[in-house]
Amino acid sequence: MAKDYTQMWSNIGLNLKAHDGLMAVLGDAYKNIYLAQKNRPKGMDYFDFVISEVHGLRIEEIVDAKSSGRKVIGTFCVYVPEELVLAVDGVCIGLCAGADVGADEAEKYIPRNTCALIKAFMGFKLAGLCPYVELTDLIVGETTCDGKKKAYEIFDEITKKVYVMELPSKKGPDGRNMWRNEIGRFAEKLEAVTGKKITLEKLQEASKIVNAKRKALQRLSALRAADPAPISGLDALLVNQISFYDDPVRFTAKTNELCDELEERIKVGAGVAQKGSTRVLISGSPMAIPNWKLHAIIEGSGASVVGEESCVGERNFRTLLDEGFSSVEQALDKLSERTLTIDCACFTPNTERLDNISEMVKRLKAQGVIHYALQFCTPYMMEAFKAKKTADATGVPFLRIETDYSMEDMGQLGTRIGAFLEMIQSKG
Ligand code: BJ8
Repeated sequence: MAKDYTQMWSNIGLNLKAHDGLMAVLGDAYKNIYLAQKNRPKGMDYFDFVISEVHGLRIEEIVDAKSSGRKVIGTFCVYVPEELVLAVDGVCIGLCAGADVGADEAEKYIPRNTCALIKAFMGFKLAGLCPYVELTDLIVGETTCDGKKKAYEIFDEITKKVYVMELPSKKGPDGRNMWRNEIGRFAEKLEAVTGKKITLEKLQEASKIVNAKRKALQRLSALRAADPAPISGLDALLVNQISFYDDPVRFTAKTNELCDELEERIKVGAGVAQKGSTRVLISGSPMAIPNWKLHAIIEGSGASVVGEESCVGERNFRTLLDEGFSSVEQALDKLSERTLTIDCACFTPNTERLDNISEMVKRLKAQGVIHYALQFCTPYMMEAFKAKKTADATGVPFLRIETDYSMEDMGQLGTRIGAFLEMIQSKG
């Protein structure tokens, strides 16, 4: 970090000693996993910078935004429409965390057998490690999996600022109606928290910003179909992770610049791996920052991760919002419809996800699917059964992994993944 931010962190209320420890571990991990990669695109410099300032410059920007009267809205799920947050001039920040620091603190409140993502967001708050949580004016939960639903009750006792959106479990007419009403209620809640009115003009502007971000991410994803892959899976994952907390307009411009460079690479046949190296699709639970574990193992074994069928991946940006609305109510209808195209395993049935896995395997020319579920993430662990059938029908091998954020199973995972990659290679 270029500057000393100790005073700012202290003002925010972080635990300075624990936070220093976290920053040191993060810095080392980033150096070993990211900066050690070969042939990285120049355009990744921006994203390296963002990471180096993840608790520095970006936090300073958010503090400034708050002093100018803007509100900070924290979210945990891609069903929560960012457009509405931007329509009230809010700053939208994804709060999921991907490291097991603070887990001991979290286990004082929630069972040990809770998924690592939930433990991490609780743990980061309880250990005084997350400046983003501290700066939020509203934290938006949602009734997706049981773990999150119940954890939000406790998180509200701790933070006093959780608002929960009720997401249905099925996408029939009743579920759609209910969700449309929830979107309306959320819009009212945002107006109450910010004191700003949601207008048609504001929604049009916000929709353009968020759709442009989705288009940039779609572009990045499409470019990964090239052989050799023009960018590592690790770097593409990082861009996706940063999309949840960077300024959306700047992020879009930088992602498009990166894509321009990748297009040039593809034209001359340049890439990050050898042409013909093994291509893998990852499918399953989201990988919040700094969860780089699986990509690091796979790419450390010489294969390329060419796509993520995940919320930190295509599930987040696959569909654009239909901008053909001419009133606030119509915009809310469209927001409700778009979000219900998302194929989270919390829904039943969830056949769209299986179609999307198959489509991604074909489009990205993946030779194998690694299904990634966080331990105790019942929806994705259960859905692995159907995901395997889909991979079988698509004609590619499938490996099912359940893990958490700890490094204890790195060796065992490396062995299993190595054998899986060898099996793919032996198939030719
Ligand atoms: S739309 S995947 S972001 S709910 S990993 S906490 S599901 S037990 S994060 Fe998610 Fe929205 Fe769905 Fe996406 Fe529960 Fe599983 Fe933990 Fe999870």
